Amino acid sequence: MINTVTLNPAVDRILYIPSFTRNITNRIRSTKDYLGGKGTHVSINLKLLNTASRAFGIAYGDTGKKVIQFLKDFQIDVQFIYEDKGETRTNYLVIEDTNDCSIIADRGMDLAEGILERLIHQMRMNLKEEDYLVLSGDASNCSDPMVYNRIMKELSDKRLRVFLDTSGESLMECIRSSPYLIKPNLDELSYISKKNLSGDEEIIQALKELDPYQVEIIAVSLGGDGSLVKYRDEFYRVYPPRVRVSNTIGCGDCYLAGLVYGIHEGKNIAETLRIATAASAAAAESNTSVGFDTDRAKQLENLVTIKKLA
Ligand code: TA6
Repeated sequence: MINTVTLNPAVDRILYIPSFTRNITNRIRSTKDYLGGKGTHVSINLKLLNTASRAFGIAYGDTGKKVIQFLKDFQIDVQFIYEDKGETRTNYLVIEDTNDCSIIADRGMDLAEGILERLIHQMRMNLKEEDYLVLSGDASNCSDPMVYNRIMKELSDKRLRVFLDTSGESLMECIRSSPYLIKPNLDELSYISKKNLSGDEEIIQALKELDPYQVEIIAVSLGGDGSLVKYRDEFYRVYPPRVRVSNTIGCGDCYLAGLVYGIHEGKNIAETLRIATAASAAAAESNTSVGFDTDRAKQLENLVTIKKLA
């Protein structure tokens, strides 16, 4: 079973505006609420790929109820810790007619120690040996900045296949526990490599230097320029198809869900990268923050270019 964890979920309130200008009154044309948070998005995207997952997380108050309902509406097995008191955060996503998109992310509820312990206990009760575990999204609401590493360590006896989307010190610490896959962007890879990386050659060299951590797959996301992926001792450069970008929010979550899906289905790495990249490109054409058009993603798969590097 594939399990996602969202320690700091959100409702995404999208504000559609003609264009944003500082220091004046900007009039909203329309707003819409969607499910927010990264682990939750991976669960939704897996469902769109006809793959079941179990969503763990922590939700508070009426906004937390909305998050849980969004997931249930997609028939996802919701294993959230819920607290009446408090309020799950609302993130504000400003999408302009220019297709510029900006996120104003709230901090979210500070996670009390007891709550985190309850969540980890609930995961321990439900996860089976060698299950997949997706750890993705902000965790700055936890007093322990290494909370992802703590989860990995506390569940290490289950020999889980961990897919990790985090950054900074958390990523630096977590790779010591050899997750199966990490998905840093170029800045995040530069941070853990302690170098200001640019160009495929420097990226490849930096990836080789991470070999001691035995991470099976390192997918370096390069935004609209695709990705450079290390799979065991192989390197792939992936170029996405050109699409009409509406907004790029949620593309990374689609890419991660596509990787989890391909690996879970036993597809080879090239096929997995093709599916993940097409899902992400389809998401870029969507004017929401979650999900993608599955027919469009299928159509785009053949337009993804994958080069195996020496
Ligand atoms: O990737 C899209 C998204 O999950 C949005 O839904 C928005 O809620 C934001 O990213 C949350 O990211 P964070 O890193 O704050 O968990």
